[in-house]
Amino acid sequence: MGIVSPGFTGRRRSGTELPPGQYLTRDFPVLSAGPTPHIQPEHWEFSIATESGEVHKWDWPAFLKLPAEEITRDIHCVTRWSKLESEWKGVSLDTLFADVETSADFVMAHSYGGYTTNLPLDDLLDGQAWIAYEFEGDPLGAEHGGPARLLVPHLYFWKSAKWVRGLVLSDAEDLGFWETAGYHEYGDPWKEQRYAGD
Ligand SMILES: Nc1nc2c(c(=O)[nH]1)N[C@H]1C(S)=C(S)[C@@H](COP(=O)(O)O)O[C@H]1N2
Ligand SMILES: [Mo]
Repeated sequence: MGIVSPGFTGRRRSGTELPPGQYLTRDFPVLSAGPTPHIQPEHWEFSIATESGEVHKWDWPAFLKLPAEEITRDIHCVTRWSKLESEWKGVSLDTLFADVETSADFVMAHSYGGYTTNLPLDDLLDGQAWIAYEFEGDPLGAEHGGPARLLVPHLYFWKSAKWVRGLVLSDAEDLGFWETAGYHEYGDPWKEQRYAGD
């Protein structure tokens, strides 16, 4: 893994500026491509599968025992709304990857309900991504991806898979749900990478 992630242009201070073409919203729109799955925490499981087939799994009690972080970040939806300084609690992907041995470059995030989205592994590490389970002090509501969702705030928000159930590592890049439908494979809001070819 490289030291500098593609598109990672440094830590911008949260809450000070909007990426090009975005407008500010104070509410929290719900964007879901299908029905909202209602996953009871006792039935929830999260896994990381490596390119060699090794699987690391956490059930809800094991997940809650991991060290959690409070996260304040701006989020940017490709439909042009941005929300500044949204507050989350979650487990860093660095924590979840601590015992995962991999040399893969790519990740497919899989959600309950079938949604998928692809990301470079480098974009999930080094304090850039979390599995979030609280929003503004409350348990994350089902419409926003509860019990837990991926949170990757430096990329367009479609990369932050709601109802996430696992990450699959791979040496080759595959495309997820929106990426297959013509959205950008990477999705950097500061470079306005909305659609394939942007
Ligand atoms: N599983 C799943 N995750 C998803 C989506 C979805 O349809 N299904 N929509 C994505 C899109 S396009 C956006 S903008 C955000 C919206 O999150 P919100 O509904 O909490 O605002 O979730 C992303 N994650
Ligand atoms: Mo979106």
